[in-house]
Amino acid sequence: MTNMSDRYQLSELLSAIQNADSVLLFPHISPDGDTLGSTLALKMLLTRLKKPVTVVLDDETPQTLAFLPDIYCVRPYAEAADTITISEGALAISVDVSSADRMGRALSLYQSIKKTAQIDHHFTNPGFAQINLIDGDASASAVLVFRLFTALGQPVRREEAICLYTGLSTDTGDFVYQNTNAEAFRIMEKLMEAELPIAHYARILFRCKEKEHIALLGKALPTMRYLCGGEIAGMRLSLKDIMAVGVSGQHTDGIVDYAIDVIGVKIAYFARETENGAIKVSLRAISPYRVDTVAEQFGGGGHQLAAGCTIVGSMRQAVSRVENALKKVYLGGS
Ligand SMILES: [Mn+2]
Repeated sequence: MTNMSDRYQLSELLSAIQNADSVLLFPHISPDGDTLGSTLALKMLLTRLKKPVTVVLDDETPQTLAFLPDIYCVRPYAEAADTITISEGALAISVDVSSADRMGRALSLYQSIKKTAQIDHHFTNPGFAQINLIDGDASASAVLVFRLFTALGQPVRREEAICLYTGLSTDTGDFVYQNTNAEAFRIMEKLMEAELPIAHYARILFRCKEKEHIALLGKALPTMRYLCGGEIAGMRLSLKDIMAVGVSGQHTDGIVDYAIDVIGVKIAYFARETENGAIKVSLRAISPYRVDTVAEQFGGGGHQLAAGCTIVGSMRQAVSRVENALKKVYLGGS
């Protein structure tokens, strides 16, 4: 177990950056707005300090984040692995990576670099780097990157503000989750002063939906059913329904929120059939209820209020197993 000072080594990281002759940045796989926004803002900061920077990711960047400045700089691991030459004084920094395996195959590249560091805000992070900058109270990794700008006496510019805002706003659910704090708003003040076009990016990040998503939502809403006097709600989509819209399941992100957002609902699920016949289940809860334990029961995982799992079997069987498990949680059974 590491103590707090081993987890927050700001001066060590600053001098490692000063001494590095090149820097490699590693976001996490299944990349989200925080890992990519924070990585790209840090890339811009390091470039300003005249450091050659390479960003390596063992995954594709999502279409929804294609607007991020400099996103084209993110190099796919498969291509980068063969072509990158690592300089003698190279520094590797992972960003928003809660455990080393979340770098995917890029982990071997990260580990091959003599000096390793990481920037993260997950409480559960084991502190896998030589130099760790971990703060579980930070709303997002973007907060830690912002602190680096401050520590290095560098103002945040417009493009960097767009990246940091993307990280901060997505990890706080547009500033409504429990992890939203005063520092998040103090940083927002600085980002606004850097001329962040907030209305434009807030619309892209939180309002705009793909037509396919709306079509699937239209099929899911009529399946809404309530249990336990309307305190549990669930929806489902069969593969037939999804195919009828002519899309894959990724367009179903966020549908579960329509169930948890119904007044009076405390626990919600959304179940969809996948191409290989398994049932993918998203779970949501309102505190003090929790659904991570239910997800774990079916071999899945996640957070207390948002979790997921995949169940093999028919939709009817899967839904009845999930509903029974949720009823137990509701009645205080597990
Ligand atoms: Mn994050």
